[in-house]
Amino acid sequence: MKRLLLGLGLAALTVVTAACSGATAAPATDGPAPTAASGDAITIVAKDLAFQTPAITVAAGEPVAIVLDNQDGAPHNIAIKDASGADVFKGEIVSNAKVTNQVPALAAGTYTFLCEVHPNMTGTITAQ
Ligand SMILES: [Cu+2]
Repeated sequence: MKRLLLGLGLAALTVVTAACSGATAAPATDGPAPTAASGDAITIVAKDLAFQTPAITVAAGEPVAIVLDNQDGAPHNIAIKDASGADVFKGEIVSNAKVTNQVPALAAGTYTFLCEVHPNMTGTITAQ
């Protein structure tokens, strides 16, 4: 388990480092987050049992399409919980496939997304 967590940490660090193009690695929450213009889909890649995009920002009050690009043979999905831990959305579980999640409008705030099969795979959604 410790080894798995270390692997996930390294994967996350790789993403952050790539995103900052050589800048000192910062906590994932401080990195630039993909932002969806109205109507555009956001893609989250799942690879090596980790979400390669740890934080996204969406427009509050508008439905948004979130594409899960699962590049693992392992099954993943995207489930969204609000700050209280209540379920907001549960996406289809897929393996080695892309699925488009039509996520209903989110009120402004911070949400967590996770894989229901691997609850240690998590990320943050900011609706603003
Ligand atoms: Cu998973």
